[in-house]
Amino acid sequence: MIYETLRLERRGRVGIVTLVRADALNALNERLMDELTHAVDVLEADAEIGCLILTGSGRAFAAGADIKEMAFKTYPQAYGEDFITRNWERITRTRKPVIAAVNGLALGGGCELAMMCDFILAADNARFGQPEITVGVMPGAGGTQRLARFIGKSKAMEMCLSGRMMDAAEAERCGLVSRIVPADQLLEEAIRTAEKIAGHPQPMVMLTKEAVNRAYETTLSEGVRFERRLAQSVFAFADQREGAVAFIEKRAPEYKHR
Ligand code: DAK
Repeated sequence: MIYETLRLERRGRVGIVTLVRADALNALNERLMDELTHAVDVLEADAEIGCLILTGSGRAFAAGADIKEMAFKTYPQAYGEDFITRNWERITRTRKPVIAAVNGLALGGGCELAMMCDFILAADNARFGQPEITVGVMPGAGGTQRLARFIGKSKAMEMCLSGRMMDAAEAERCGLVSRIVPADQLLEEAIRTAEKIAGHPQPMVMLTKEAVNRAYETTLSEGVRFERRLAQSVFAFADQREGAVAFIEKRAPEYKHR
């Protein structure tokens, strides 16, 4: 596939997807979401890649679903083409970790896309919001559900009903983002973080991601039971033995990612 709306790069074991529809503040149109789905497929299938980064360019991570493309959509069209479900949710099924490196605006579908990633590193100029209501629609890519789970009902309700944006400091305070980084260092810091993750044994990274995500889908006791089974399974992997032996021999481990 020839990408028009994003750039796909590899830095060692890190795959970087940069949205480059900057003249439209990276508004998420059908083309972009098809390309993003394809790019994630490519990186997921690449055994040399251990962690993904999704970031924007220019003033935005993404300013939302493309309002111009959605303006005259009908319900039969939306239902028939399975709007959003068809090509927006690939990231939520990624087994490798995905870091959202949010520069500038993450609004509407842009905020929803960032929340589909595993964690958000925010530039100090980042702003988050669900302003759909101000353009006559409502969040439709998971915003009401993920925001409520991540930052709690009161703030989520206020954001979705008023359309107010929050800055990076507020987003960090309420747990929407893991850390704030100076804007000019965002990508380098995201790469450093991704390299660290990708350097850990790949099966352990994937099992850990699966276990944390389970916390959002089940009760505590079932989640702990699930974690226990996964944690017992680590003894099936060569990397478990290598990690322990390297520690005992006081040397750096040489993981095979299996
Ligand atoms: N869509 C299309 N184009 C956009 C856009 C968007 N969301 N956001 C910005 N642009 C375009 C602008 O039209 C402009 O293009 P030109 O006019 O130059 O051709 C260019 O990007 C630069 O934007 P501005 O000139 O407006 O820049 P400003 O700095 O003045 O303002 C802004 C920045 C972010 C405050 C403003 O652009 C803005 O308010 N943008 C819209 C933000 C927004 O409301 N986002 C939410 C979109 S709605 C559903 C599933 C999902 C959704 C809905 C339903 N179903 C399952 C049914 C999701 C909906 C959304 O995300």
